[in-house]
Amino acid sequence: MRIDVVSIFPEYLAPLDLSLVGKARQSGLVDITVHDLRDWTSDRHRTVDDTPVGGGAGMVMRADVWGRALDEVLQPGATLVIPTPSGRTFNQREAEDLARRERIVFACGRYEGIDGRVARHYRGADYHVEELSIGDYVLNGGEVATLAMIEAIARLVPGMVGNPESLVEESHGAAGLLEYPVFTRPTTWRGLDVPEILLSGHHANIERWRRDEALERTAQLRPDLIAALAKSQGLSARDLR
Ligand code: 6GU
Repeated sequence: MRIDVVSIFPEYLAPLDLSLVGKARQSGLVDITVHDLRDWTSDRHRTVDDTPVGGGAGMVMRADVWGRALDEVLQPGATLVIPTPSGRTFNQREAEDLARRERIVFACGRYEGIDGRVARHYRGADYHVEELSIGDYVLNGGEVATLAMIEAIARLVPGMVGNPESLVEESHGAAGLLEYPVFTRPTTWRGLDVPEILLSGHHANIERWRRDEALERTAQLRPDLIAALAKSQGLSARDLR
């Protein structure tokens, strides 16, 4: 898999050298290149933005600069991801979908965003263009969102995670539930005991306990997930239990 990131703050993407993603890069499993958008400016001040047409606060990133950058970085068949709080919400399903792409380019906007014609132009030129948000809050730019999305995507690339089973049982996995709580030794810590059933060695009971805990936790913290899961199974939320 090849990933390109275009940003006016390439240093923001430095964490991509660390941890699992850094190792995957070193092993050649994922090839990540970070580009400075200002390399495609043409004036002395390396200007990337201008005032919004129609008025209003803030600045908008110029289509001409982004066009020159993306014409060079986007290869045929690539997916263009534009992180923006006005996009569709990125989730585990999107991560799984993007993990199957051969080439992804992240175009990180700052200020009030990128001129709206950029997404339209590359859609018209037959690229997959995804405008994606990582949640309902506003960041100063797409860089942190890009870090989050690349981490979610890269760990799904075959060969990435040491133990593929750890991909199966996790929050937002196939079950549609949050993960059950986990514990390790010591079995008593500050007067708190690990649930006894986990020490029983009875695997069927442990599995049932974990499913109940996952359901309970999800009902408490994310009732929306319970509703969605029930609907997907043609059940009422109560019948899931
Ligand atoms: Cl993708 N970008 C920005 N600037 N803010 C966000 C976001 C993205 N997702 C949530 N908030």
